[in-house]
Amino acid sequence: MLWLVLSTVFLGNSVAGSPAPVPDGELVGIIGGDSAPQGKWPWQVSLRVYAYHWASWVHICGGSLVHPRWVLTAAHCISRKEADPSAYRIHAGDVYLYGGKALLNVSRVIVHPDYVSAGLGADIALLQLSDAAEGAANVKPVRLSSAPLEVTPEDQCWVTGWGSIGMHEPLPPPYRLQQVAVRVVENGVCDQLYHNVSSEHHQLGKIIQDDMLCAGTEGRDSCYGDSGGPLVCKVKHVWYLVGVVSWGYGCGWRDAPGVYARVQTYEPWITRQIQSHP
Ligand code: 4AZ
Repeated sequence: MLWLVLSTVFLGNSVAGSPAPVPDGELVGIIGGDSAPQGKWPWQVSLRVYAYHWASWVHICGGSLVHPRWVLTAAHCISRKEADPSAYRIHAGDVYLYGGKALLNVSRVIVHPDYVSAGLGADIALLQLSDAAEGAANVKPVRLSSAPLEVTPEDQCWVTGWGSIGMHEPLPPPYRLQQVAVRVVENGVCDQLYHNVSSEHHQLGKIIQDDMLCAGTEGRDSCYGDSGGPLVCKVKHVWYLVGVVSWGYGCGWRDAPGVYARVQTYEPWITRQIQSHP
């Protein structure tokens, strides 16, 4: 959630040129991740806002194409419920953040009506694109599961993003998309961990709500700037969007998995929004 400040400071001054190639498999972040191959995560997008100081559109959050004209991101990435769509741009189809790709315009912003803050849940928002993003190379929506998708700790799940690679370490140039495999942590276990780790351990109610999902272990996690981006799991050979990067206690700590909005919970709402705004 600190990312707007960080991105303005660290990312805004990048030049749109030809980025230096980073060898595949080089060990740098998300936290504990490595560089994503071009085209492996074709639904990953970057959400941009204009920074006057840098006179450029800077990355503030990740997002996922869930339809050729719709991006799912985190509500906390959108500054106001009645946000002006013209304040945002979407970058799609390139693992390099500032590789010079044309940005897509946003025509509608829909923040989930129940959203108050990331810690309370419903941390999702939809952005409608002015023009379909489909057709371009390395651009393809991810599937949402409409039937209950039972993700177990054995399933292969990955989180991707251009966020920090350490608690105080932004992703360095050439800003290549990072990927890391993470394990889903069961809600009850995660809630217990958060009661132990946080200053709210006397809190009686749930910290990890039913519409949240936890994933990650020590040294493998999402971090600042990954917010809004995808947690996908491969179930029976198909990739499904399972979580939206939402919050967490620090990044990559042993007893504090990353917390995600549980996409399954909101699939009916997402589908309804897409159908009612053709
Ligand atoms: C954030 O504030 C944030 N370690 C994103 C992900 C995580 C923590 C915080 C998970 O953007």
